[in-house]
Amino acid sequence: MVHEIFRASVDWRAIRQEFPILGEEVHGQPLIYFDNAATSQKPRAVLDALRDYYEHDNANVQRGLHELSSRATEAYENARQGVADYLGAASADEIVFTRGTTESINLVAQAWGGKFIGAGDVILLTEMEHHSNLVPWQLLAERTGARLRFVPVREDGTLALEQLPALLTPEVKLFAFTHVSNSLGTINPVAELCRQARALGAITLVDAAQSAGHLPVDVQELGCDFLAFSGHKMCGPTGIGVLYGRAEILEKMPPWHGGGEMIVSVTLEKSTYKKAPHRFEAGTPNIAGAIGLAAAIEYLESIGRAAIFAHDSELASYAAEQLAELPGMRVLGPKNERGALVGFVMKGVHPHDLTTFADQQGLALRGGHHCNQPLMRKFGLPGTTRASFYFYNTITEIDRMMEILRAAVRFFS
Ligand code: 7TS
Repeated sequence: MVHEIFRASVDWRAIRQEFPILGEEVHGQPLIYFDNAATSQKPRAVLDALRDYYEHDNANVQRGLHELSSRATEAYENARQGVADYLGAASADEIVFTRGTTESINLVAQAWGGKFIGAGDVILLTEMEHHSNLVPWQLLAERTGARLRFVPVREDGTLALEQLPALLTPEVKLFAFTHVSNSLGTINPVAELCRQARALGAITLVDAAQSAGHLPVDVQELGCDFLAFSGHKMCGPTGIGVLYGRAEILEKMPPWHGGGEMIVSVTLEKSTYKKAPHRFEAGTPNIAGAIGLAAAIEYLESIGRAAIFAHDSELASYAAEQLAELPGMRVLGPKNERGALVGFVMKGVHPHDLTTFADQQGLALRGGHHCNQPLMRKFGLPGTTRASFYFYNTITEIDRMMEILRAAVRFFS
């Protein structure tokens, strides 16, 4: 079953060749990069798009009436359209460029939350949120007197959805949750959660940091109001991300950052603002980043997100099965469907020590709390070690990881 992926029509071996960094050696060993949930590697198509932009079109957008500025503006706005198409958004006006998931969520918490959240309102989250989908809501709650409420996580890493009717009450103004958990690999039933929230009139925000580059994500099919993701986790550059917001909601939101690009007119006393999305993009944006993200999207689409998902979940299930066979190993997350990662704990070995041991063999894992401190506390763990995959990873690399981890079992015992 695992090897089915190699019979699929995609030439995964050729795809791997398109990532120059995968030829690196680390401590004299060929690099095995299993830290994709933190950030992905970049294909030549993206590196070339960045270089091409700076070599041929670089200028500021929406300001100068000269040829290069027109080209840069066109490329930047085409990138916005590319993102809209990728997400199945109704219009490019629903796409705000940000620095990444974290900034997208902070934008909603400040601009939307500042206007629409008040004392006594409830913001519903889950216990599996990354700190970036928790701390901005804590700050908003402190400012407004709103309360936070959490959907619990079960022992198997899934959400305790039977508790949703008691939690999703009319005081809930916003339900924000992750699509795929970055520690557990859980894939949440986004469409169903959005449907239930909408039935009560609550706004939904989906943290798609771990899903946008891994599985088909269509905002209209999901029925969400906001969706946030980062370019760097899906083959794009760092420093660029997206906030999708439904047009009628974005239009009602005040600006959050003030400055150039976002205004219509300014007097010394007062300003008027552009429509969304430009109202939310003060200052010179990350033009090259947006262009790089558009190139990444084109690249991912040329492979197909369904194929990427099939490939990555095969790797993750194979890894989870292999890991479970090691003595003293606890594997976190759901047994069945999981995203492209697996978190685990080796008895008696701190995740940092295990990760350092792996690094000496050229294997990049991640050890720690993964910005999920409340979740780690819930599971009674200081942290986990995590292997996270992408479509350029192989079964052979997982077999090598297992050899290294078997050596670690011997070393630490
Ligand atoms: N939400 C989730 C679910 C994430 O996994 C991350 C980053 C973020 C939000 C924040 O994304 P950023 O691009 O704004 O930083 N997750 C991880 C991780 O698991 N290891 O390093 C970063």
